[in-house]
Amino acid sequence: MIAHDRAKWHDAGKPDREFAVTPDSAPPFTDIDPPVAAALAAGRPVVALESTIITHGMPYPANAEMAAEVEAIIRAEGAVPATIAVVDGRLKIGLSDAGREALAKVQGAMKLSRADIAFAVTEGRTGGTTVAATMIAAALAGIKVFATGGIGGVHKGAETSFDISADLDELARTPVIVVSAGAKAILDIEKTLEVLETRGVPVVAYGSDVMPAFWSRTSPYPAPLRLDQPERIAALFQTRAALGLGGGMLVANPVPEADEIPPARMAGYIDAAQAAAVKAGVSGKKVTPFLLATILELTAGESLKTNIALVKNNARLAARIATHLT
Ligand code: PSU
Ligand code: MN
Repeated sequence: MIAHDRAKWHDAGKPDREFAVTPDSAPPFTDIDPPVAAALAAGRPVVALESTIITHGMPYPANAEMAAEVEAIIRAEGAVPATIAVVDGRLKIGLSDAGREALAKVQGAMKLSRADIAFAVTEGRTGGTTVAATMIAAALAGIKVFATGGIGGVHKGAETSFDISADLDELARTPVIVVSAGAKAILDIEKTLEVLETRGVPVVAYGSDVMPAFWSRTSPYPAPLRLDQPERIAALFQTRAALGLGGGMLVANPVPEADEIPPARMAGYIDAAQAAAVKAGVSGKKVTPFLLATILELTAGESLKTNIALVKNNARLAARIATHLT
């Protein structure tokens, strides 16, 4: 049943309800939250949200407050938020307030990407979904727009560590618009852009000629593409679908000026966090959470404030793009 639906996912130009799973056709381990199911059935805008940022990206209670505020912003824009996670083996497409709060407090949650989302379902585990896994679940449900903070990418030193996030491959294959503040500045932004170009992923900076760098509004790297209006981003997605191109798109939305940490100041913190990760021998899935937590300490919480501000900013833009897709 899923294999048969899969062929249809690539046809992102059709209205959601023609190919999306519904509460009746979804795999049996899926729970589509009723407001999300109603919005999808009626063709109203829905924005997916990831949950690794809740389980691994921020400490409690900042994570819970951020998650609630981001959902409220999406609702205020007239769209329906769908936070995605795996809870006790159930794939949740949309969480209740209580479910979201419980996830924010869970100890030892898994970090779920394409490689492990099915394991968590089969083994009845609980985990936050990364950008890659959230895109998979969003596409399964017929949700075309997804807001996050920053995507995973090519890590500094990848030429020896081979550490390249599965987020990049997912962007190449799954038809969802991912609204981010760029690649996290802990990554090698230049190599990340090279991989995205090779894999045919449009990278669109919103209202900027240069790539933003997560905590900072600018980086030394020119933006591959620039668009200034949410409706143009929606139109680009539809044209890609009409061309049968498949795959997703990355929108890079600079953090608001009032909340940014200038690149020169960030660079010192990033280098220190990077050195600490190498010294501690951190590898694999632990690298990103380790770097984020170390930078949070080094900036005495300032990086967290910026992280929350940029996620909210991305949620607003994602809701506006979703509105133009319906
Ligand atoms: N953005 C944040 N905090 C995070 C992440 C993104 O502000 O914790 C998560 C996202 O879920 C992203 C993941 O998909 O980090 C990338 O992890 P990795 O580099 O291991 O692929
Ligand atoms: Mn990695």
